[in-house]
Amino acid sequence: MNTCALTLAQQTSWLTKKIFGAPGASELARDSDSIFMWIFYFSLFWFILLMGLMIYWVIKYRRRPGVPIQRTPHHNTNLELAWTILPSLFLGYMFYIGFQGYIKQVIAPTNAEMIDVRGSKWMWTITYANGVNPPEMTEIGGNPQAPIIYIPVGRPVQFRMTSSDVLHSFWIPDFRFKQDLMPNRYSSFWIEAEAPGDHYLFCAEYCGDKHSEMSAIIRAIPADEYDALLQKWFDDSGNLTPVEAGKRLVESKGGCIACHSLTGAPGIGPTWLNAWGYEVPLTDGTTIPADDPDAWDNYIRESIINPAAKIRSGFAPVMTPFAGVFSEEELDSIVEYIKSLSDKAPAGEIPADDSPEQPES
Ligand code: HEC
Ligand SMILES: [Cu+2]
Repeated sequence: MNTCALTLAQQTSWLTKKIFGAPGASELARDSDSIFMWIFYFSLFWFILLMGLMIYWVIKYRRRPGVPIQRTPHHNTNLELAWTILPSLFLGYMFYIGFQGYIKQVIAPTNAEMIDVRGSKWMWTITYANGVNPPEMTEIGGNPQAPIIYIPVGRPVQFRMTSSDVLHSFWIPDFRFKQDLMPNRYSSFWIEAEAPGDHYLFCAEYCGDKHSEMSAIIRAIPADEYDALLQKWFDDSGNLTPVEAGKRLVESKGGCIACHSLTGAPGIGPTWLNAWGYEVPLTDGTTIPADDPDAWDNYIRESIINPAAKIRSGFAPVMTPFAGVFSEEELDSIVEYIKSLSDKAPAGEIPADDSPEQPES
């Protein structure tokens, strides 16, 4: 069901293709293109007509030597009413069709698949209805940690979104829709993919240094494959060791490795390779002592919940607080994972299987 009359011809026109590149990936997206093109052609028509008349009259009635200046009428109520009311009617119609399309994309069908989205500097954290986070990542632009967000074909998907810090905006150009994410409240919209395929997702609200790398892939796959995939991730997540669980959390739910490298490479935050157990100088002049496991475990925990409490020298206080994001169990796993990346980790010193036999008591 299309909102305006001229749609089909417009959607296939040369100009439409030039403006939009790829055709809209859903019915609502194509409706949106139609409305855009309708307004575009309408404006183009009046622009050419008015500018044409203006140029014609400017030349025709230009000042010539010997021709006296004529008196012109300076008021015509009927004409003025007409050129106020008629365009207003058209503007009213444009508002009406645009607003109607907006409402359609914002109010999801009640049977929609719910996907939670949290925006933070500078990543998207996705949580499916069964609690799992998509573990697959890909490289987009300079960002090797862009998540792949799977959605089912032929089923409405509602994104319920909020932000941990500043405003972000969830923009999927192929679906012709973007919606802001705000701290402390939900915003939402829905899409329905018609065919399997990949679509880019970008952040469309400037949110700091790595804003342009806040991207992801929306990957539509057949609904039965989607259900199986979610089930598989759910089953997998039950059998992870704390270190494996921690690895998954910092990669997917936390997105921490956007700023913390695991290889010793410099980043926005400190690398985690051989971090645990080493001395850390803080900006307040104190240090986290070397070889003190409690101090280090607490430092990690506190740094996740309230990063501003202790700032490492040489780094800017830009980390987003993750208070309330992770359960206690998840925090434990992250600590274990960061620990496992250090050559000071106790596990490296006492191999689990070869430990000396305990004397009988
Ligand atoms: C926006 C970039 C950014 C993200 C994302 C980020 N951090 Fe940080 N993190 C930093 C910076 C910068 C510091 C150093 C300044 C400070 O101490 O706050 C830091 C410090 C830390 C520290 C202190 C210990 C150290 O030297 O590494 C820990 C632990 C930590 N982050 C854990 C995490 C975890 C876990 C996540 C994901 C849940 C995360 N960070 C996400 C930027 C980030
Ligand atoms: Cu953003």
